[in-house]
Amino acid sequence: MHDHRSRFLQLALRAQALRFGEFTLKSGRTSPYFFNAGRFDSGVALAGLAGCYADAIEAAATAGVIGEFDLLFGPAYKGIPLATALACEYARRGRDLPVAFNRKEAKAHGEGGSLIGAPLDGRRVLIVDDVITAGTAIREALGIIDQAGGSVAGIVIALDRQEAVDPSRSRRSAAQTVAIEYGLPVVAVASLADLLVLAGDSSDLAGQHERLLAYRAEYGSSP
Ligand code: OMP
Repeated sequence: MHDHRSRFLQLALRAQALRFGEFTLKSGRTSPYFFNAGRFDSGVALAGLAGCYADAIEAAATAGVIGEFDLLFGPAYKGIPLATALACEYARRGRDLPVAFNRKEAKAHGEGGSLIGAPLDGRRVLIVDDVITAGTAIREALGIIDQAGGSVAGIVIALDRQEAVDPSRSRRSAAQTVAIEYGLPVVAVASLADLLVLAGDSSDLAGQHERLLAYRAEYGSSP
């Protein structure tokens, strides 16, 4: 496993951003685990997470998976602190990247509009978000960026749950569908497959491993 993958999973477990139990997803599925990026709720935790995103992007760039980008976009709400923390991490590494995000509700007074931060027009945008399950949140962000005149260079997320949208018809995941439909690279810091490796190797998570395997057998996407 790449260092940033295991580092991210360890950070997520420590921050209790990654939890095991019984959780109802946006899709209605009952999942034995849940990733809540909102639990990265301190400067140190966010800085650690941003370092994992930056390393995942660097590995993807080295592998030729992701091309050039010149703006970070965080979809409201969970993507906002993620894109911001990542911009700070890039600054720490010597690159000053513009950052922007959207509001959920358009504002009619003051500066108006639904976009905040650097202008998207003519920029190659990297979307920074938490998790893709069915891809609804990402599709919304793609529409917003297109409308603002930006072009999307790729999508980076913390966790790819690797779930088939409709397992009775196809084992393709939402991330794979978005990648194919829009011709975009989707880079995940870690995935369910990585979590399974970690759970399989850790005596603390031994009980979770079987439940994760059963969940993957029912809803998992093809690799
Ligand atoms: P999609 O819009 O279906 O891709 O799902 C992404 C959203 O699912 C996230 O923005 C969360 O609201 C939620 N979610 C998590 O945050 N963590 C998970 O582990 C699973 C989900 C989910 O409901 O599928």
